[in-house]
Amino acid sequence: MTQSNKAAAGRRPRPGDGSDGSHAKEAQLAAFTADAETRLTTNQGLQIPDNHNSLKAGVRGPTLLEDFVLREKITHFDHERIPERVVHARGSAAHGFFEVYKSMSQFTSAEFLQDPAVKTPVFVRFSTVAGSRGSADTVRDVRGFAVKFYTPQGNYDLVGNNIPVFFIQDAMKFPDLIHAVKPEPHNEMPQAASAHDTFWDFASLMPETTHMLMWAMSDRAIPRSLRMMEGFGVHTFRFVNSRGESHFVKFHWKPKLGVHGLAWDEAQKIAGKDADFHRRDLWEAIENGDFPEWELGVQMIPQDKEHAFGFDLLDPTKLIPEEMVPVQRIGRMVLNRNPDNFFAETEQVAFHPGHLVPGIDFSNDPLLQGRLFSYTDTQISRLGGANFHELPINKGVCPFHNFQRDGMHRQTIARGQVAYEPNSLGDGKEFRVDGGHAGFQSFPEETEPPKVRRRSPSFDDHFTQARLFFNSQSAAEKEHLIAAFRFELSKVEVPAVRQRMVDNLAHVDEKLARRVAEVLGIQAPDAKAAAGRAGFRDHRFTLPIDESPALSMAGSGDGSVKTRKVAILVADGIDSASLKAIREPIEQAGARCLVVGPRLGTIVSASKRQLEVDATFANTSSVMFDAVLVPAGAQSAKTLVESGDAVHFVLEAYKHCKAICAVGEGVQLLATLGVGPDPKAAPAGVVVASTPVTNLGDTTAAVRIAQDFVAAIAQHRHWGRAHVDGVPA
Ligand code: HDE
Repeated sequence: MTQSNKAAAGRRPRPGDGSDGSHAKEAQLAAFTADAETRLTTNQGLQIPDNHNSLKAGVRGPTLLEDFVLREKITHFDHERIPERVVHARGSAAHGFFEVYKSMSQFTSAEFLQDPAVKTPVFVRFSTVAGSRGSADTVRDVRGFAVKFYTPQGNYDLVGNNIPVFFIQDAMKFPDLIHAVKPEPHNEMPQAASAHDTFWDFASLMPETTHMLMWAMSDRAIPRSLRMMEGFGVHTFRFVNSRGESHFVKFHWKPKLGVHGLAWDEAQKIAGKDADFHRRDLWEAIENGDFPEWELGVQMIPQDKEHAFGFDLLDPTKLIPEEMVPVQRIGRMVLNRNPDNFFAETEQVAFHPGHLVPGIDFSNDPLLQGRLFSYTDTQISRLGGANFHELPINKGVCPFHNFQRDGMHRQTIARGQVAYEPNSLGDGKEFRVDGGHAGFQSFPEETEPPKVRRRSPSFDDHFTQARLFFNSQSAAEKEHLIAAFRFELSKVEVPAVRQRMVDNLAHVDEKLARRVAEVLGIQAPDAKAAAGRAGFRDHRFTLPIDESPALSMAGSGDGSVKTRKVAILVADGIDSASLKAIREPIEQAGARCLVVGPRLGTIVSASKRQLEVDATFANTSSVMFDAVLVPAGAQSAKTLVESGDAVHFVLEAYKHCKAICAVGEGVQLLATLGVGPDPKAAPAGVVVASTPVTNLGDTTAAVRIAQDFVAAIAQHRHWGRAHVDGVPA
C-alpha cells in the first residue's frame, strides 16, 4: 500500500464534503462542478475573470463600491480569525484509530471497548495551556492530550493532560489559576510562561498546587516530542457494565517511544529557532509513515474499595501509584493521518469531558464536575453558536435526532411540522424516547446531603504525593527539578513570594527547599512560616510506599532509535567511504540522518564524491537534533575546527547530554572538551573512533562504531555526563 493509499484508507466519509453521498444538488451539478473546480469563483459560484485588479473608474481612478467580488473577498478575510481557546490555544492534531485488545465487557458496556476486530476512528489534539495560538511549542507547560473517539454510540472525548494530577481541587479556582499563569494583565507579559510573579504568588498561597508543581517543574513539562509523552484522564471516572456494576477507573496513555524530555536550555533555544518544533515533529513523523502509537491503560478499582487508599479518589491532586494499582493495557491508538486543513479540523475541533458513551460515567471529582459546564459554554462563544456539533470534525459517525432547532450556522435541514415531543402530528417513531434501560444511563450513585459549599477534609493533604514524586526521581531528574524551581522563582520580583514558595517546599523535602532557596537571595526555608502553616502537613495521610519507579522518566522507552534525528557535520574533504559505512546501520536502526554543512547544494569528499547537504550551520543548530556524528576526513575536520558554528554545534550537543560520535580526524572537534581519540577515556554517550580512516572502509569496524553510537542514542540523553556546567555553549 502506498503512503497516500494508506492515508485514504484511514479516511471516513465526512459529512459536508459530499463523500457521504447525501448531496443531491451536487450530483446534479457534477458535470459543471468538474469544470468549475478548476476555476476561481465567488462564494456564490460566479466565475472571477481577474483576481489581481479591483474594479476602478478608469485605470488610475478610485475603486468602485460596486465591486462585490472585491468586497466579498475582503469581508471574508476580515472575519477569518475566531477567538482562540481561552486555554490550550496552541495545538497540533492528527487522525488515527483505536483498537481494543480484548473485550472489556466485564467492566464496561462501551461499544468501542468490546471487539478487537473493530477500529474506532480518533482525532487527537495536543496543546500547551498558557500560551497564545502563535506561541512556541517548547515552553515549560502542561500539555493537553485530548482524544475524540468517533464511536457507533456517539462521540466519546477523553480530554486529558500529559500530567496525571492538577493544580487545584475545585473548579471554582480555575479562573484564578488561569488568570495567575497567563501574561500579567497590565503589560501582557510574559508569553507562555509561568515564570512570573502572579503565577507564583497564587501557587505559593495555594498549597494544593504543590504536587502538580513538582510535575510542572520536572522534564515532563518540556517534552522532547508530542509522540513521547504519556497522557492521563486525570480525574477518576467510572466504568459501568451491562449489569450496572461500577468500577472506578483512571485512564493512561503509554507512548510506544517512551517518555522523554528536553534540556531546559535546549527548550528555550528551540523556542526561538523553531517555534513549531513539536508541531513539525508530529507532522513529519506521520508524513514519513512513522505513525506514533500509544497504549490505553486503565487502573480499575472496584466500587467497594473507594476508601481503601489513604487519599481520596475524587481529589484531582492525587494519583494512584501504579505500584498500588497496576495499569492494565487494554488497547492501542495509532495516529496515521495529518489533518487536511488546520483551521477546519485542529482549530474547530470541540472537546468536552461530558461527551460520554454508555458504559463510561463521571465520578464526583469537583474539578471534573465544573468542567462539565465549562466546555459547552466556551465552544458557544469560540465557535460562534450552539451548532458547533455540526462542523465536520465534531460530527459523530452515528446519526443524531432531536428537536433542537435553528441557531447560528445551522447545517441540518430538519423536515416536517413537528419540533416537540410528545406529538401526535408527526410520524414520531424515529424520535422516540426509549425510557427504561436503553440509551445512556447515569450510574445511580447515592448522594450525600446536606448541600454545602466546603472542601472535603479528605482533600486536606497536599504534600505526601508531592514527596512521593520527588523521592521517585533519578538523581539527574531531581537536579533538573531543582534547577527549574530556581529558574522560575528567580524571575519572581517580589522576594516575599519566593520565600513563601520555598517555605511551602520545605513540607515536601527540606533539602529540595534549601537547594532552591540557596540562589534566590532569601532566607533559609522555614516550613512553619508556609502559606498553609505548619499544621497543614497532616499526619493522618500516609502511603504504603516511599517511592514509585513509574513516576520517573529514567530508562523509558523500548530502546529503539526510531525517528531520532542525527546531524552529520560535513565540509569538503570528508571521508565518504567511512561515513557511508557508519551511516547505513544508523539509518537501518530507524534514526534519521541529516547532513549539515557550510552551504546548501553539495560538498565534495576526499575521493571526489558529491554529498548532498540538507541544512546549513546558519539555518539549523544542534538543538534540532538528538545526536551528532562528525565523520573522518583531514580537510573537512580542519574546516570544521575553524568554524565557530561547527564547534559550537558539538559543544552544545555535549552540554545537552546528547550522543556524539566522532571518527578519525573528526575527533579534533571534541578537543576543546578535553576529549581525545582514546575510546576508553570518552565521557558517557560519546563514541570516538580513532582508527585510521582508511581502515574504516572495513565495514565490520564501522558497524561496531555505529552500534555503539546507536546504543548511546537509544539512551536518549546522558544526563549524568561530567562537567557539562563548564561547557561554554
Ligand atoms: Fe480544560 N478547558 N478546564 N482541563 N482542557 C479547555 O475548552 C476547564 C482541565 C483540557 O485540544 C477549554 O474548548 C475548566 C483539566 C484540554 O481543544 C475550557 C477546568 C484537564 C483542553 C476548559 C479545566 C483539562 C482543555 C478551553 C477546571 C485535564 C484542550 C477551550 C474545572 C484532565 C482541548 C476549550 C482541545 C480546554 C475549561 C481543567 C484538559 C475553557 C473550567 C483538569 C486537553 O472549556
